Amino acid sequence: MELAHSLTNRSFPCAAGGFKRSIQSRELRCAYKSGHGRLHLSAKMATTVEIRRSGNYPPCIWDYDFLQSLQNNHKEQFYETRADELKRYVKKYLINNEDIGQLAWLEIIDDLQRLGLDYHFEKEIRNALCMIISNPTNDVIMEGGLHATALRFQILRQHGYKVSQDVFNRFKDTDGNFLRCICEDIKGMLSLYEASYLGTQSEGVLDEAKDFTTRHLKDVINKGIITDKVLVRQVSHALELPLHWRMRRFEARWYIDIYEEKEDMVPVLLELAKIDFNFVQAIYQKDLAELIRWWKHLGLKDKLEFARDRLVEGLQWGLGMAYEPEFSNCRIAVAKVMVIITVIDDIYDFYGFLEEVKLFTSATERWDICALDEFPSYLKICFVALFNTVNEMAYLNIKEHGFDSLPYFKKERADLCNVYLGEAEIVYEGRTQTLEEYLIKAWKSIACCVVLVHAYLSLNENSTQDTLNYITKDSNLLRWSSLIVRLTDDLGTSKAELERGDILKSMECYMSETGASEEVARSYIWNLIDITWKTINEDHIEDSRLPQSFVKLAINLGRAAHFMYHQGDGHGAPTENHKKRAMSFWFSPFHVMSCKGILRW
Ligand code: 0FV
Ligand code: MN
Ligand code: MN
Ligand code: MN
Ligand code: MN
Repeated sequence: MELAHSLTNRSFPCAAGGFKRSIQSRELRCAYKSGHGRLHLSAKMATTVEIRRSGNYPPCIWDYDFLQSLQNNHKEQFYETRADELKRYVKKYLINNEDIGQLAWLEIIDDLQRLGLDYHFEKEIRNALCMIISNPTNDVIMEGGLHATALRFQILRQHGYKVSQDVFNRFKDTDGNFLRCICEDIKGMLSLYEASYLGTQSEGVLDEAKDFTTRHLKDVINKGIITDKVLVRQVSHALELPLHWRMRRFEARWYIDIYEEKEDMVPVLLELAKIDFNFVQAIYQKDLAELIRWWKHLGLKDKLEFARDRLVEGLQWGLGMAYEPEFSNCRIAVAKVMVIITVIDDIYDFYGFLEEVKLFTSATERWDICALDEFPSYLKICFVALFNTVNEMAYLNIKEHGFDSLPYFKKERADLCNVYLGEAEIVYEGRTQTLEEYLIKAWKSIACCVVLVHAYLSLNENSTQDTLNYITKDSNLLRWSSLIVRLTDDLGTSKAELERGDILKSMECYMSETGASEEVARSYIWNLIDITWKTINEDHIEDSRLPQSFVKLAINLGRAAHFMYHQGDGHGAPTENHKKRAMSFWFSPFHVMSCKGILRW
């Protein structure tokens, strides 16, 4: 628990210093012994002739011409007019029914958020939250018991309000255990389960709630006790990943289907959710078409066939981070950054020779196009692609906001290349690391600092040096969000990475350090992920100097990582399943049935 401890202390210990250089190449071979899942590690020294290794990644699963040909007609006038009519109706309803009570409000806010509609009703939601926070908790408990109490806690925390975990004490007995009788209330247990993920590190009651509800909900699902089919789907879905860790847009795709089946469903909300989803989907398709045009024109994928071509996946990250229709710039910037970093990562991980990546690192540090002379041709084209793309993004920032972002872009890239180089040297030397040594650098080598700085600067906000310095130097959120992505990435990618000769990743470091089995190591890493989320939750409440838009991006990045790596390596080695999943929220619109002209709640 050493590492958990250093996380608790909210900072990593200092980096261990420089890396030893070695003139001999070593071969590091790792294999999972069959059966026990224990790591068998042999670091064999060998003076070998350097050959370029292969990534053995599958090719891109998308047909770019086909994607560009997609036309979604949901932006048409009819849908726009209908959507406006429905939005006006909902707004009027919300304004005229302020006194419907706390629980009804909480349910509406919850539904609006899950349906992906909340961004249309920000003002109404803000007002409702003010009303809810100023009313005593007791009212809501009287009104709706455990479900209402947990939903109130969850929603207020989602919006950064301070609410005490003590509200759950009344569901405990005198010995401090949760009352057995609340187990009957599946809806309440489910809400308590979701609420428990909003906790911080010092909140023991929420840890107990997480444990208690997880165990019990798993049990009722396994025993087939719940008769309500919709509720069964909701509980299974929640147990797979809690709402707080889920990518918002994908959740909306899923929830609209669920909502349609619910007995107390409001037809107006359902229709609006479907039309809005289709409308936003059309914008994502436009983003994609623009990106593909750019990517084809850049031509990097044809020149560097050894590397992954992951443009669509890059845009999925962007979509996870900023899903609202107006953030196309942000999504596109994230995708451009991701697709090029993925290529560079492959060069450092397996394709490039050590001497080559040293040159590349130094050129990136100096941001010097003259460095090209020393490069082999594959590096030349890659460096120019990087150089031009980043400079162009910086140019847009200066042109549109008068803000010089280039120093930040350059600094984050230099840092990234340096940690990439450090990892390459570890492979070269055949060294192993403890989990802690590994993570000191690995939270940086996941590239989220670069991604988040670009994402933030493309939100069309007025950024200042003060804010950016605070985000990149003083606050910790960048680090926690990166760590979530690193740990989830490792869980989804490390086995294949070891096979291609990459360094030991978190799970394997822990296994080689402690002799633990794969299963134990995996659950240790999940525990670190859980702890990191708690730290993020705390920053969300406590750190008022961070711009809310940045907090949203950082939290959503962690969610996108769960989405990408939850079922294997959705970024590097996407399967037919990943494709189907992406298609469902990207390319298949909902069939909209009008609630027959009758607007009713
Ligand atoms: C992760 O690939 C990846 F997609 C990269 C580096 C592009 C930027 C992505 C993120 C912010 C997730 P991979 O698993 O090969 O990365 P590592 O660092 O493990 O080599
Ligand atoms: Mn509800
Ligand atoms: Mn890699
Ligand atoms: Mn790498
Ligand atoms: Mn990886």
